[in-house]
Amino acid sequence: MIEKINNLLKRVEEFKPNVTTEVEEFRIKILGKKGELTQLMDEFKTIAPELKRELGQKINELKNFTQNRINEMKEEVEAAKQGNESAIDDMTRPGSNDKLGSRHPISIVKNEIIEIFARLGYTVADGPEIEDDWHVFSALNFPPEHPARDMQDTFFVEKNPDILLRTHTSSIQVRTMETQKPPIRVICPGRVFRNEAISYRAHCIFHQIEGLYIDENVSFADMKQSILYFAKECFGDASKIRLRPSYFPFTEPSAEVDVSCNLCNGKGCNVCKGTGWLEIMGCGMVDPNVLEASGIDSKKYSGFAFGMGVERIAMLKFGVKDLRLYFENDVRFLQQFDSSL
Ligand code: 2NM
Repeated sequence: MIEKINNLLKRVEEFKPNVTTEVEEFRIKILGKKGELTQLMDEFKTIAPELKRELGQKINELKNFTQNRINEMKEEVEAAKQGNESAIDDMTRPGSNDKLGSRHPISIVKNEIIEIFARLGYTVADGPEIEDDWHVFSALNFPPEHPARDMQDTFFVEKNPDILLRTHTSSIQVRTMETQKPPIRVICPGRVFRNEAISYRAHCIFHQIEGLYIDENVSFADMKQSILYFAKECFGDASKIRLRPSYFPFTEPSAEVDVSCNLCNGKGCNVCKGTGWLEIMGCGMVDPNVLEASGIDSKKYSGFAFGMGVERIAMLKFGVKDLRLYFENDVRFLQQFDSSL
């Protein structure tokens, strides 16, 4: 008897109907008045009492399973029929209400920055993430012993000191200067890699946007005005900027740019740490050595460059306090950002 039960169970499990009538026929064959399972239940009444407990349980399970399976089969056959016919049947049926995803905040801010500089005539340039020493360091006036070349700061590929992950997107700008003639106006967004301990304010992978403008008679005043335009577009029309002297190997003179804190209007709050100012980027006049290294005549041309971290700008714009949130991809975080950009 146990064998009969198991056989029947197997057949119910393996039965694959194509149309509703097949399911109904199957139901009658198994569960109908003269059905196989009905007969098994009759037979059950005649077996020895000591076997009843175990077999009774098995038969009950089989009966429940068969009934559930038959209901499921009916639904499956119906669903398959609908799926095949509905598209042809009813062209006016509303589409399914799929929810759209939202854009990542880093992409939103990156696109916004690109748009602002596009209005000033900049075009976007791209380049490789795996670079060589020349395009990341040497062409940018880094001396051979500069600490940025250290293993501590830079990821090298397969212990080859000439092949590395770019630590800034200036390498794209070197490639642009090598292949294009001035006037050059490019904006270079991309991922960069630095061998840094991860914390709320640092990550070993982050996003940079750098800009480069080269032509005859490009001045420091041109740079200041372009950056002021950017600050107003990005942080609001009331924004002011200030430049503090700084140092980069690739620019001379160099400066850090602060924007007035738009939370306290410069009065000082916890975001700007009481100073009224927020650091947003670095900039400077491209060092003549850098122009010459890429084959641009530094007597005829001058230019300015600037660079900013997209995570930092996005933190300031959205009030995000921990940079790691950008890399965790928790939907509860990501859903909070508008995806229109
Ligand atoms: C910065 C700050 C200042 C920069 C310079 C160049 C190049 F290739 F033209 F030399 N690209 N980017 C630059 C200048 C980047 O980032 C903080």
